[in-house]
Amino acid sequence: MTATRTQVAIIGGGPAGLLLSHLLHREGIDSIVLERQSRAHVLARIRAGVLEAGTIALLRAVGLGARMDREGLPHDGVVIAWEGRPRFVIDTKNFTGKAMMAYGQTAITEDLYAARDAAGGQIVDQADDVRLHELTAARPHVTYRKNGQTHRVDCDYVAGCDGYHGVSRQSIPATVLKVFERGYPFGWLGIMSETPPFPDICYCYHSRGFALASMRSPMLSRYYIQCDLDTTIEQWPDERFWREFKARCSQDMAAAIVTGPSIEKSIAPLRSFVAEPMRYGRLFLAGDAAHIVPPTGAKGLNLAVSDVYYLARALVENYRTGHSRALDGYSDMALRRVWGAERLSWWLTMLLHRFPDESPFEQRMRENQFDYLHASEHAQASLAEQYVGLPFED
Ligand code: RFL
Ligand code: PHB
Repeated sequence: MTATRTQVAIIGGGPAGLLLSHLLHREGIDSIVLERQSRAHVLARIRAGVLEAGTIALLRAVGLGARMDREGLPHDGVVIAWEGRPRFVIDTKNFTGKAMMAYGQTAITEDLYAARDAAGGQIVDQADDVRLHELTAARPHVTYRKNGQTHRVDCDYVAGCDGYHGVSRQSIPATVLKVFERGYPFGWLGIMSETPPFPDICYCYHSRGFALASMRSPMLSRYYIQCDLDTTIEQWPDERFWREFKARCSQDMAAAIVTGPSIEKSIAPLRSFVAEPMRYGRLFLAGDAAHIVPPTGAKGLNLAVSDVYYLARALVENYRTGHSRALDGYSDMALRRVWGAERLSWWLTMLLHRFPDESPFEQRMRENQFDYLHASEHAQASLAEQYVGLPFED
């Protein structure tokens, strides 16, 4: 067995783990990232696309803004479209003075790998059978297997950034964790196509189900439709996807959608999930390892970013001063933001999707909610403030 030592062992090389490693490095704190998949696999995943104002500001502040500002597509708002009614804009710029950016998680992950490589950061990919040991002792350690050999990493802290299916949360005794969960009876079928996007990020409600038009670049579009949980990608050749997508938009919107062959197609179930607390001894959870939101509010990646911002700040304070006040407050502070995003994502999911068993009363409630949002500047201001992202706490 080989043995190494670092200050923070980071489990998971997704956006949360890589950004944490980058933030710590800027403050002179050493870390090792252990990622189960190959780098090619991580970089091939297509996920989030919309960045909150706070995420944009943070990425710029820590030297990760150059490509984002060159290639990302700024948005001053998002559009809501409702079957049979006019589309309208939730104008985040007008209500909050802040804008969002369409910039893919894939690109952010590339930028993070490039920054860590340039700084000589240690990222171990294809790290199998990662295990966390002695998390409540003064010196925890982590073991993993690579190329048939077992390796040991001794550390001061472990950051669990390994997503919903990771090992970190599972290393916390069930008696310690409180889990809050809700499933939804549908998923999202998403495609990427090398076609000019519809100009707006547009959320559509239709009696056939939800649809979303989004984008990555002037020649890369991302579209989603609500789908049944038991459907398969094989059942959705491109031609069927486009027909269904357009059937869920108004005629003028459908006419403006440029279709083309898909270059990626995937199905994701929708889920709300929170595990509390986000700490066990010297293990701190961040990102999807601790919480999942349905993608309707575009919050998942942004929460991963705010978690690691808080966690890095707390670790820096601890290493500088020896105090653990910020580390002790990390879980509560992160969870306040998490629950805000959970509520918004749940609410938008309820508002914009068709539920199989809903009663006529529930449909009327939804229509009325839409009418109120359409008519009330106050309701729009509230949504704008949350969509663009609540500020980080000091
Ligand atoms: P990730 O990205 O899942 O990364 C976790 C990493 O840990 C690795 N791993 C392990 N490594 C070592 N040992 C183990 N035992 C391991 N188990 C797992 C995994 O291989 C992986 O590399 O979590 P992280 O870093 O917390 O980042 C979270 C985001 O990825 C996620 O919240 C977003 O993608 C959610 N999301 C969106 N978020 C937004 O903010 N805006 C959006 O517009 C948005 N759209 C979306 C989304 C997620 C989607 N899907 C597919 C779930 C759209 C979709 C369709
Ligand atoms: C995306 O562009 O992938 C995207 C946009 C908005 C969402 C979710 C995903 O709410």
